[in-house]
Parts: sequence; C-alpha cells; structure tokens
Amino acid sequence: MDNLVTVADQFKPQGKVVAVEEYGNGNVNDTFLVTLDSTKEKHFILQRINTQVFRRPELVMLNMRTFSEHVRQRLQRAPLSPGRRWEVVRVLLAKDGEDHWIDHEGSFWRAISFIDGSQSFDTIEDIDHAEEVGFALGMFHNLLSDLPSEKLADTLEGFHVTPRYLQHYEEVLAQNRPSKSLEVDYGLHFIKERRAWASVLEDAKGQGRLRLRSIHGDPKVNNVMIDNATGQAISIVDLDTVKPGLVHYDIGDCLRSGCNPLGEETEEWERVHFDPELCQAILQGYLSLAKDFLTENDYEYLYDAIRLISFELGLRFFTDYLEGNVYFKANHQEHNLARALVQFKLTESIESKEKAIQFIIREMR
Ligand code: GN1
Ligand code: MG
Repeated sequence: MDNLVTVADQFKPQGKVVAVEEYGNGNVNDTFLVTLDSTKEKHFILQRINTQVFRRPELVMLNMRTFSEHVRQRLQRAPLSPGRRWEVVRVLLAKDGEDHWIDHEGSFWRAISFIDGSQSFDTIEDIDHAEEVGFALGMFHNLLSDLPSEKLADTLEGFHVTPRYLQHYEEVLAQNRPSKSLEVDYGLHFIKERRAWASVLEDAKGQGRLRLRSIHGDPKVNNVMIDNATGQAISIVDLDTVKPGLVHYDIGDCLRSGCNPLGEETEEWERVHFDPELCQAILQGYLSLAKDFLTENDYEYLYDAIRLISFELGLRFFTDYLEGNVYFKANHQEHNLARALVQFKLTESIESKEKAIQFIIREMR
C-alpha cells in the first residue's frame, strides 16, 4: 500500500492520497482506484501496464493522445445532439510532465481521469442497457471513422488475427503435452473442427473485401461507462488497444461479451448461451450510429465476426492454459481452461442460432 501511495503521488492533480484500491477485473494490466482528499477531482485511475504484453507502452500512450486529440476536435466541430453526453478520459501527467512514470523496478505506470457518476457492469442488465452498449460502440466508431488508421501505431501486433493465434496454439501444443481430461479433450477437438474456417476475416481482408480502420480492440460490456443518473452510455474506457484493425473485431467482441448473460467468468460453462434478443438490441444501438460507414461487404461478415471472436478468445484462453498462464492473469491453475470452455460453449450456441442471428442482421441492413 505504501508503495502504491508513492506511485499515486507522482500523478495526483491535487490534495492528498487517502486510498489506493484494486479496481475492476482486467486480465492483463493492474488497475487501481485512487481516492484523494479533495473536493475537485476525488478519484483517478492508476495502472501498471503489463509490458510483457504491451512491449512498447510509450506507443500505447501515443495512440491515446492521437485518439483523444482527434475526438476532441471532432466534437468541437460537430457537437452531439443536445441531451447526449460523451466523455473521453484524460491522461494525467506525472510531476515531471511525462505521461507515465517508471518506478525503480522498471514498472510502467500511468494515470487516467475517472468519470464521476458512472459505472460499468460485467454483464448486460436489461434490453435498454444492451442498446446503450451498442450505441457506445457506434459512437466510438463514428468518432473515429475519419481518423485514418495509419495515424495509429500497431501496439499489439497480431491482435485479433486468428490464424496467428492458431499458429501459436500449435507451437505450444507441440512443446507441452496437455494433461488428459474430458475438458481438455473437448477443447482440442473443438479447435480442430474449426481450423479451416478461422481465417475467414483475415482472408476477406487479404482479398480487399474488408479494410483496416481505427478500432477500440476491447469493447466488452464492462468497458462501457453508464451514467448513474440517466442510464445512458457516456464513454468507452480501456484505450490500450485502440489501433488499426477491422471493425469486425470490435463488433464481434462487443456481441460475444454482451450476449452471454452468464458472463465470461461463470463457472457454469455448460449453461452458457448466446441471447439473440440482446444481440438485436446491441446491433440496433450500434447501427443507429454506424449505418453510414458500414459497407455491403461489412454486413456480409458480421455473423462470422460474432462467431469468430468468441472462438478466438476461447482459443487464446485455452492456449494460455496449456502454456501455463503466461498471458492472462489467473486466480488458479485451471482458470484459463474454465474461461476457454465458456467461450467455446458460447461459440457452439452462436452456431446453433445462426439462422436467427443472420435474420436479425438482414432485417437491420
Ligand atoms: C483482456 O485485460 P482486459 O480484461 O482489458 C484482453 C482482451 C480480451 C479480454 C477478455 C490486451 O482484456 O483481448 O477480450 O481480456 N486484452 C488483451 O476479458 O489481450
Ligand atoms: Mg482491455
């Protein structure tokens, strides 16, 4: 705690640090909520970036700056309709004026403003919440639709490029003999059966059917901030993976997260399912802002995106389990196996509901 106060002190805009508590349930970085004894800004977010994952954290910070500057100008030029509030989190500078601080152990720390009067949820609360989550992603893509993706650095090479995850999976499998269990067998078999299809988005990109844009990279439900007073979405946080990519990665990620009512951490993996009604609401919210920039080809690959990003996350968790939990933080040895099974079950459910999902997409075009 003493240590954390020292770190927080580097960034505090004013007042005295009175508490530093762990915050949220990020799988990669370490996140803390700092409380100050000040009447102005009472809280801010303090994070230690996992530099095993983000090898060049200074580029993550650079992207955040490019992103916020773009959005700030956009909102100044074309303000939102009255009654809609949209917040962009601010990077807080350290005492030395830098956007990060490196401690004596070499850890990379940064601080971000906290959006007062808002909260996020791990799963969708109701249909209105679903629509707001979709709206938030639509707003995000809309605000970034005129930021050429070349302006952003690639801070995580291969992120959401499914064939690369498959390749890594095979390398890990060749080196580590997995312990035998029904669950592991299920996973091995599950991946094998979907191998050939897993390059669907990358192939479409290679053929020029889908193009790179500026994306969020991680628009899951608990990254969407909801205004406590109005219930409206007012921000998407966690900007570490803002970078060039396919909007399909984002749409797929938002839907795999939002349409799984049991949530990605459930232990009841056998009961996991995809809820088409929530899918309809999220897409409705999304398309209310995204219709203008989605092409015919973009629509063609929406179903695949939903199925693929669920499968891909399962594959990523499963590989990490086999590798000994080196990427995602795990509370116990089998945690990433359990998480993988949740995503595989979700993928299965998406596959069994393909007709209904395709119908929803068609109706909304
Ligand atoms: C990781 O760390 P967190 O929770 O923000 C991961 C995402 C996954 C997510 C699953 C950089 O995000 O891709 O979808 O876990 N982020 C990275 O909860 O790999
Ligand atoms: Mg994240």
